[in-house]
Amino acid sequence: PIWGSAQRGLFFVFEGLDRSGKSTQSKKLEEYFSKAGRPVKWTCFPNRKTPIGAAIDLYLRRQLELPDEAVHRLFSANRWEMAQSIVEDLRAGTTIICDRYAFSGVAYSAAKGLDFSWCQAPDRGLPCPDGIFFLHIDEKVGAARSNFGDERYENAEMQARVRGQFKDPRLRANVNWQDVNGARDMEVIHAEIRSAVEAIRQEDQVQLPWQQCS
Ligand code: FDM
Ligand code: MG
Repeated sequence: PIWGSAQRGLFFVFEGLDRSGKSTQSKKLEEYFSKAGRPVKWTCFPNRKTPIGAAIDLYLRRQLELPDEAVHRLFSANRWEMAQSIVEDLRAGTTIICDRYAFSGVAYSAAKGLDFSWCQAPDRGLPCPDGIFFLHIDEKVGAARSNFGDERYENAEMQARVRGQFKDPRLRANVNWQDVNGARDMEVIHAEIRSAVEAIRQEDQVQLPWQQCS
């Protein structure tokens, strides 16, 4: 096939509200791949280590004020500055597991009142994930887990608005969106995600190059 003898890596994204278990589950999936001897890299957005990420970090820690539109574009630019290296890793056969991506970008900014499709526009053309695992937690579970810090967005009102935006079908359109009940035991959730990952691995589409997000 297009990839010669080597299969390309897969691109998996974890999405959800704060405290939904994204970090736990994404790291468990990374461990699953590395224990099996499959090349894998874990990453997250925002990537606070780049120059654009440093500005985002200041914004989230309330040390920098920016208009909502400007910070939305910075979050997107933070993905674009990593896009090339993601594609190179996928081509080299490395699976990428990512904690948040463009879906958080849209949900959080739309929750602040920005137009939904305006929010989607700057991410068009980014590498499209092979699977997006959306960890659902209802309000009660969220409240029980919440031990919010003082970063921007870490408050109940914002979380409720983001929860509403994540329900918008425009986020799920044209992507492999997998809803996961995040209120269960972490090993049960991990087992479900693992079998979804193996099913995606069997699909023919994985023989194709990475797709661009539309
Ligand atoms: N966030 C994250 C956004 O507002 N837009 C984005 O594009 C991304 C990737 O940043 F409140 C928000 C979501 C969260 C905050 O993320 C920091 P972490 O995962 O809590 O570090
Ligand atoms: Mg957070």
